[in-house]
Amino acid sequence: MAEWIEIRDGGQLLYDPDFCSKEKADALFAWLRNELPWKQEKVRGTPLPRLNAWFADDGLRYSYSGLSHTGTGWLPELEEIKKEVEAASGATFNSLLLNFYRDGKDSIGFHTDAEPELGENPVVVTVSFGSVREFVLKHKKSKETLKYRLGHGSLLVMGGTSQHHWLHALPKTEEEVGERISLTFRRIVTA
Ligand SMILES: O=C(O)CCC(=O)C(=O)O
Ligand SMILES: [Mn+2]
Repeated sequence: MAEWIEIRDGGQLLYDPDFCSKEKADALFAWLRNELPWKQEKVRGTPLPRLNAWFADDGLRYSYSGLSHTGTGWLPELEEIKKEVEAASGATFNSLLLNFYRDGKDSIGFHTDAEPELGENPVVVTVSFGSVREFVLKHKKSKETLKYRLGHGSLLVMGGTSQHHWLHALPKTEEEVGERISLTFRRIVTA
């Protein structure tokens, strides 16, 4: 059973490398890769270095990376994993952003998931499939860094005050890596 750890300034992390069985992770990876409507979004004219897809409760309006969306509901496969993620994290979610990193050149830079619509201390969950990639947390003031090699079928939960004091990123890598898909579950707080 994975346990929460406390990080600097009230952040909390939970890492479970064995969240999904290998068989289930293989099947989900293939399904996600082949069936979802992946798109390379542009922000202010610049293509993001990864592909994205997103899902949310029907009618839920939200934005990410400056792009606005309205949710159209859940596919059964995603609903099922959402329930498992909720059981593992003790939180509930109404939206899912998926990232598809095609190779080591795809990445996400240091940022926080601190949009106002995520509320005061959001719980953000990342479930990983495919190639192992390094996920880096960096404390804003002290620059302390924590690194997790997120494996196929693993779960990482960021909670507490993590989004106030810690940045996170999935850096580019020179390593020979294949495709990775991550599912990031959030709760949008509606006014
Ligand atoms: O792919 C990941 O593990 C992280 C993605 C992320 O931080 C985000 O989408 O905000
Ligand atoms: Mn993030």
